[in-house]
Amino acid sequence: MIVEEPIFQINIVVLGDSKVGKTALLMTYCDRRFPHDYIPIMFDGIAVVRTYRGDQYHIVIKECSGMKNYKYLRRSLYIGADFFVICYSVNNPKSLSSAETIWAPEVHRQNPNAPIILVGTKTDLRNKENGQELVKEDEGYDVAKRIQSRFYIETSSLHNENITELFNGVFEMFRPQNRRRCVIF
Ligand SMILES: Nc1nc2c(ncn2[C@@H]2O[C@H](COP(=O)(O)OP(=O)(O)OP(=O)(O)O)[C@@H](O)[C@H]2O)c(=O)[nH]1
Ligand SMILES: [Mg+2]
Repeated sequence: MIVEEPIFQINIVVLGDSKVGKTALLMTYCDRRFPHDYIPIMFDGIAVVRTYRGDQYHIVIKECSGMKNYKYLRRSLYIGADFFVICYSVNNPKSLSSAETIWAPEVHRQNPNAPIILVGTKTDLRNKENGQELVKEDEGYDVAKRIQSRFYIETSSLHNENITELFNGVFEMFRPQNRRRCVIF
């Protein structure tokens, strides 16, 4: 029997404030289902294999609770991470501020060379008029530039929008010829 080995192994850590939609992002991408119920978790991880441009990627994605007091427990996650995905939700301006003041500095301190990707989640809520203050795309983009995010992308797990594109962006950056490039697009 011939077993096809995955070619690339990528470790991704997903961070961000509580309830910004980290678990939903992971489940939508890995299990192809959106979790409507909120289940707070401390740590979780999932491994999947995906093909991109003919190459196989074995990705391990770990999520860490958005509760900031687990700082010391989080450290163990940071070692060995290839990419950090920092999420904020577009209906929660404070979560964007946390991306810049809490999550990105923590990553830069613990793992200075690992690339960060800023992700705005729950874009479907922009279409609902419920009086919530919403983050505009260019506000997210400005923070992305300031925290040296490799790119900026906005997603809706509920509508499965830009989820595949997010991870394809990671695969693209992981390709050997692109690893040293630092591009915001
Ligand atoms: N409308 C909308 N709701 C979402 C979306 N993604 C997540 N949610 C909801 O937001 C809530 C929180 O989502 P989670 O994915 O559990 O959030 P989390 O960041 O993992 O939270 P913690 O594990 O506590 O840090 C849940 O009720 C989800 O159903 C989205 O794209 N659109
Ligand atoms: Mg979660």
